[in-house]
Amino acid sequence: MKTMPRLPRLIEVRKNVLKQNDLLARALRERFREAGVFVVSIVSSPGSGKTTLLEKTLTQFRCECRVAALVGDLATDNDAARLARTEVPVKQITTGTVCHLEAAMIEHALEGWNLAALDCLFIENVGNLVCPSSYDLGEDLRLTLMSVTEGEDKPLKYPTIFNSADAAVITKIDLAAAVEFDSKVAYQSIQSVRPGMQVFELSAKSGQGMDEWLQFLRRTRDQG
Ligand SMILES: Nc1nc2c(ncn2[C@@H]2O[C@H](COP(=O)(O)OP(=O)(O)O)[C@@H](O)[C@H]2O)c(=O)[nH]1
Ligand SMILES: [Mg+2]
Repeated sequence: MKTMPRLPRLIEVRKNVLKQNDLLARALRERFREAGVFVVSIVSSPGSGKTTLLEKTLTQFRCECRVAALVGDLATDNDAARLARTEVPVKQITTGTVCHLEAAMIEHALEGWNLAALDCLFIENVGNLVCPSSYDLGEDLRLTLMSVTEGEDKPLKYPTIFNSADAAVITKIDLAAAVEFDSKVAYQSIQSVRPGMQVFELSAKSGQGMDEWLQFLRRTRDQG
């Protein structure tokens, strides 16, 4: 008796899901472009400092342009509450059991928002170094964060999340000495998975490196 090959069917489902996401992401990118909204997404493992960096970034950006944020987590609206303290419009996306944001979730979260009234939109992805890499969200700029406390070899272990980003940000640099962070090794890890990748080092707590980071965002935004 002939048995059905099971693996190809699984691959096909995943392919269709990704294709659907790409189509939605493309439509979102077009909407953002038409409305003149610069969209930045941030991804990293849980706890590497996405929300803290966004709190500081939004506080600065709200003085310069019309800015809003979306934030993804499996559960709770803790991060939205933190970001809302910056007094910019914020929406939490709770994904339940899903380990990444998808274009459809962004589209849904934007319902009721007038994109023409925004200049910049920041998206904090669910904390995860694997799943988010496959899902285009229609953003202009994707950043992958890694904190000094995670170990210098994370880019080697999770190459796709670094490969699918436009720049890398090493966070919590104020803790570098305490954890004997080897900056040279970290840079080598990043460069070996993504040669030429731009890397920023900063601390959202001490403010070190924040000026370069904000200048980079402004430059990229203004390049349109
Ligand atoms: N020392 C230090 N701690 C930080 C820094 N950024 C974030 N943290 C801390 O790291 C923890 C996780 O930060 P959070 O922003 O919630 O990370 P997220 O899960 O990636 O959004 C919190 O206790 C923050 O206070 C930093 O630059 N330096
Ligand atoms: Mg967070």
